[in-house]
Amino acid sequence: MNSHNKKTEHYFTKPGVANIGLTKEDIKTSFLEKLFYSLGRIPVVATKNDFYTSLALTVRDRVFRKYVKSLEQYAEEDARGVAYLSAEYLPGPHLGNNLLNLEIVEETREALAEFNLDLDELLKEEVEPGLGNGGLGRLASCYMDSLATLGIPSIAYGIRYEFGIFKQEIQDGWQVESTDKWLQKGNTWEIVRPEISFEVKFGGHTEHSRDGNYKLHIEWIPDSEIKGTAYDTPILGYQSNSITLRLWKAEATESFDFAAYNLGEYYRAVEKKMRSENITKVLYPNDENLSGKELRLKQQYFFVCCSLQDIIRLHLLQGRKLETLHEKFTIQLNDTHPSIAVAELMRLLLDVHQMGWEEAWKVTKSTFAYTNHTLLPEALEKWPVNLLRNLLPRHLELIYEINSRFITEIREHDFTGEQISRMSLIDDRGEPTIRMAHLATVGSYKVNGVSALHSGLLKEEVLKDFAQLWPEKFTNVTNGITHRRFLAVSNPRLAGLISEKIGKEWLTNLDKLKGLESFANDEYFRRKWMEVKLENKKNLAAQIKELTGIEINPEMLIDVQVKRIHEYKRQHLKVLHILSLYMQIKKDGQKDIPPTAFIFAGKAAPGYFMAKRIIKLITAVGDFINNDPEVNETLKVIFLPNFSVKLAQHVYPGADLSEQISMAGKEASGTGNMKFALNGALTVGTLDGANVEIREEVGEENFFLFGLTTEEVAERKKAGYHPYKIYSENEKLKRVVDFLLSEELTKGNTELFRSIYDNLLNQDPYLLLQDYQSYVDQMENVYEIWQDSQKWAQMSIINVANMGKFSSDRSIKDYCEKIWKVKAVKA
Ligand code: NBX
Repeated sequence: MNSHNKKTEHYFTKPGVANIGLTKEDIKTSFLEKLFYSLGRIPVVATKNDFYTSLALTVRDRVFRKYVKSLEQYAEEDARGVAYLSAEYLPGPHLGNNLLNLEIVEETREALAEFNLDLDELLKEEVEPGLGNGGLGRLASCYMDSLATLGIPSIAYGIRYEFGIFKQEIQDGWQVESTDKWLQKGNTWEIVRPEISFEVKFGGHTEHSRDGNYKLHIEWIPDSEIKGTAYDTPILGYQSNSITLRLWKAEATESFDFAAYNLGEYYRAVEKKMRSENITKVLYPNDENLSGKELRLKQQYFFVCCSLQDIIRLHLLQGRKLETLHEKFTIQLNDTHPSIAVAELMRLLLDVHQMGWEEAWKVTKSTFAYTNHTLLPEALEKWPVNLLRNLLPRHLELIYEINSRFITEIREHDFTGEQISRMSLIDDRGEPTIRMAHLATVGSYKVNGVSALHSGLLKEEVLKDFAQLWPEKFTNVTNGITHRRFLAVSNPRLAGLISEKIGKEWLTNLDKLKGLESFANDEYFRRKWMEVKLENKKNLAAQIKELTGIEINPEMLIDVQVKRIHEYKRQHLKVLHILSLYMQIKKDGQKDIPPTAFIFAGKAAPGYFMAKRIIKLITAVGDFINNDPEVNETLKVIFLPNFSVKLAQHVYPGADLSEQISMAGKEASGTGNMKFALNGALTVGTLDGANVEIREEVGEENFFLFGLTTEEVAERKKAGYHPYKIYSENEKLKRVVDFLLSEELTKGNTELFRSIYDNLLNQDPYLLLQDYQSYVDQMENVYEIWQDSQKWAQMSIINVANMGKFSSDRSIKDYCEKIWKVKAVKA
């Protein structure tokens, strides 16, 4: 900003009256007022972050004006609403999204330009809340966007982690983690609600007694207590409505004992305070795997306990009876992370509100619905009975009681003894544990998976006995993504081209994209389409250069795999393919491979040995290939550090090819697959998760399929799988796998990738070698079509035109109809 600007000085001396209009002039006025009165800064000394904050505050006022209007409306209509319970959220940066939803992007851009400021530069300043690991947390945030846009009365509850998902750096090719201090510069988007706070108890024991009428009273005498305070972030939908994201922060209840002159006492008091505040310190960085840590269970119970007390408060505030809780609220459990809620609601109804068991159980069962996000056995939550006994003694009693009544109920059906013990909430085959998925299933009125394939497998495998008992309880809701953030906000060029052709209605009805299909044969339009893609690729190339120092030619095929690093997702299968291309150039003298940049990004759980090795493998292959002048014009391999929503928004628009190559039956849905396709990338993938439905929608001729199906995987494993045989019978595969131990790749440290090599040859649990040839063959097909850019453009347009189904608006409407029975309130 130019401090000699006359306008600035004018405003400085005559700030004018605050208003919350949406014109360029209104925005200019507010922006300066925020800078002066909220930050106490003058332009000449203001930092970029000060300007960002002034703009964020300016936008926040406008968001709040819409927000309070929405809240009023929901309260007035007293409609049935949804409470969404999730231990994770990944909202991404708020500013750009709020500008879109207020429809003031251009006004804001122009307002800032008059102060010589660039909107895009300020947008970069925002630090995003990384309060989730990956797909599950991002899905929750996509759903918040759609709930708000559709005007569904709802509130989302979670944990305000002080440190979110760790920051990933790459040092010497390895992942190195550091703390994510996202709150360091403050958080403009939240407001603390000190008056909304609840006590949460832990530990101790229970006391059972009978009163004069022989009525049983159970009291939980805890040994510690902490307080949860609400921090609210309004989530603005497109154009009109909003909802609340309410995150709980743990605080000590113990007041300082100032009278204590004894130093030892004082420190003990402070220590206790610090310990209790630890509960919401940090997000556990494991996805699809368990930490089994006591603190994690404390986090889960903490946020569930605060949320349920808040829901009950809201219900009673309207003058209603607790017996009707399930009529006014439905509570969605985002995986089993909040599933202790089943026992907690029973406790609140029975012990605190004196309801009888039958009634309380009826209310509980009719209130909850449960979404399962994984079939991986290592990811299914089980908590040791002993841990529960120490931490939540009353809940353990309740779970035993729920279980004993449940077993009595199923004994009346035709279940075998084996089935009954399989269905029990308690697994007592080794150290006794509670099966949280069973608790969630028994305590809910609906259970859903996240894609057609996954929901089917859930009924046939993990929860098969329950599906036999209660077939009507099980349903599918295929995941979706918010096309507003992942197309309108992050890919303005493509969004603009689309709107030029078919208008802007797609913003609220993604099915309208179908209107693009007829232009897939229009040569001129195809060219325009590819021009937009090229511009986006230039942007991505600049981003890559900034983050890694590596230059890529934007004309290259940009082939991308971004997601958490996990063996089942098979990033190392992509690596084997890259090495096969390398061999073709080096050893077979093949010259006609189209130049390709292979982009990877994603975090590995810090304790996941193989995943961390896979990152090292990718960076080692990158080092090796990018520095070999004989191949580096054709191949580039890049690992982008610290994948986040913000980075993702740069990546999807610039991708040509989307890698969705998990072993069939393992990826519950995937949502990256949808984000890529919506941005015009073509998919190479297996019949896994939502890939199946994407392929159905876009047509099999517009999707690059390879690999075994789920059934074939099962058959293959049953028949006895011998990866070594495949290896020894496929000359080209063999030389690729052997290369993992080569001096060249490992720079003499030939044992570096031994674990990956051994794993592939001996077990290969995710069938990389089995699917290898089919993948390599399909990639040849990809290359052939890539060379025909008109054909590629046509397929890309058809892909985008058929993405309507994958809007999270559709998913939320499905939840409303199939599960929640909730209706929109329109502002
Ligand atoms: O949920 C993911 C699935 O792997 C994806 O296929 C799916 O698309 C997505 C949304 O439905 N699961 C996932 O992200 N899990 C976690 O992040 C997770 C986090 C903590 C934890 C277990 C799993 N303890």
